[in-house]
Amino acid sequence: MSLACLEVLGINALKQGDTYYSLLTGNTKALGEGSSFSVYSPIDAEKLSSFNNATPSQLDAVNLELKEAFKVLRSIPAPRRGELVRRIGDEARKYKHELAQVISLEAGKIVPEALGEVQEWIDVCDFAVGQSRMLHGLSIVSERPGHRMMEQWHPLGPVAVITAFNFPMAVWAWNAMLGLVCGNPILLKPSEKAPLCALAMYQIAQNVIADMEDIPKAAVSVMIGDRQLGEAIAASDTFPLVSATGSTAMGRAVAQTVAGRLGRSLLELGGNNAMIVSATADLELALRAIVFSAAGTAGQRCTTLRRLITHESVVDTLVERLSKSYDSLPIGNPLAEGNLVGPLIDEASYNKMQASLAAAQQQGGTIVCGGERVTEGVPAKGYYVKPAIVRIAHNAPIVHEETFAPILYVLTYSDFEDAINIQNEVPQGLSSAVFTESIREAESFMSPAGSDCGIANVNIGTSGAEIGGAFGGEKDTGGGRESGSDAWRNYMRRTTNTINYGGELPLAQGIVFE
Ligand code: UN1
Repeated sequence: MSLACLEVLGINALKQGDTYYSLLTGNTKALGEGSSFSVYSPIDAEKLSSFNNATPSQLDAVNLELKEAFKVLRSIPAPRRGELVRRIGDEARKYKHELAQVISLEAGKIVPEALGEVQEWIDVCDFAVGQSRMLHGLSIVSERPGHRMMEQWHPLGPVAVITAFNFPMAVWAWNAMLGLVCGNPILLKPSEKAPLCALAMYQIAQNVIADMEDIPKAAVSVMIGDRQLGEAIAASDTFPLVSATGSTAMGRAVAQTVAGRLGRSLLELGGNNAMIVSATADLELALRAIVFSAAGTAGQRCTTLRRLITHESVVDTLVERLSKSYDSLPIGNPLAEGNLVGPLIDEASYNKMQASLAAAQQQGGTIVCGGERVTEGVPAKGYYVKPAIVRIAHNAPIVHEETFAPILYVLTYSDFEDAINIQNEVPQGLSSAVFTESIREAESFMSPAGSDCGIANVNIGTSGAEIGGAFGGEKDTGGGRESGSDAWRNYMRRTTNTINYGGELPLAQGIVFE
């Protein structure tokens, strides 16, 4: 396995001996002062890197740097901050293949999907550059003579971004590119499974900052550490906003700590995404969407399709065709051309998948195909699995859990209203889809009485959202919205200004106080 991408991106300079830095602020580079850990590629279990955990006490010095950086950044005109992000996007374009390679090495993504993830970063740069000239508020009429009112949006402060292994670049980029144009320094705490991706992004940004003297270097900072560091970040009032992506359990812990100091959290947590396939659906289209959404990324997207709510009249045909497609899915080394399903992230993930399949069977489910480990034609030590299809009742407890692996539960319905109830009956609320040719079904699915998810699609799958829309979901998914639409407002504080240009001092609500 070639690690040449690390050399090209300049990541190899970010270490002392064999140990990479865990604390990088543009001004300061330091090893972590905590326990050491190594990262192994999910592709073949080859060792990729060693780090020491950065500790909560190391956070104090970083916080000071971030606060200083904020003082500078907040007064730089937003379009100039847009220029920073525009150049970061150009740099990401230039190194797109190397960046994708790092994603594949650490997260095990097939090359086309890794390239797609870097493209999300590039796309959100373009979006954020435009936004940097549109950070506008309202002009509001006043009830008082000689007065006017307006809203302004100001930079918020240092923003902490805690990310997961499965989208190590895109999720940071959604937060960081918008956060930067909004005038905030960004501290990333990446997943300990994908720290080299964080170093790559840091290096790309610092290459740009080196040519922009007015931009404080700590605007793009990284700390690599374990749960304790995450807890310290959540507890630190340096961060008016903590954006966290990952499991519901992690998000709940972060949110409680942040709420305890009345900070804000922006959460994008677990999904248990469903697609309703109606009797009228174009099965050809549905089939392609299902395979990408359910088996793509080896089932390791927040938006992965996990529940297929199928009309009873089409379920047998659909399952038969689906299992045929699954049979011919090329599974193997994600770096090799043609493979569509790479490895699971690690052994623990494989074990969880097996436990979920066993639970599904105990709860009355039948495995139609898949679930077993693939050992032939794949690198020996990776955890490659055949994506599984399981027929099971919609209310089996396991169906209501998110297992971060390629298991597709096939459920049935007869009445469309029931299908919507089944879609909504799980704790999570991220992404959903319906395949139908009926305008009534499509519109009911998107109506207030329809899907309760943050994303509700018609005739496309649950995964692979574009950056232009707000991304996130309800209930156990955490309620946050990142990336497009008006998500930029998360990274700013709103002030309401009332200005008196008259010579009197009338009070609001007609109060006379004299
Ligand atoms: C995630 O899995 O955390 O919609 C993000 C998608 C991608 C982002 C997924 N654009 O599948």
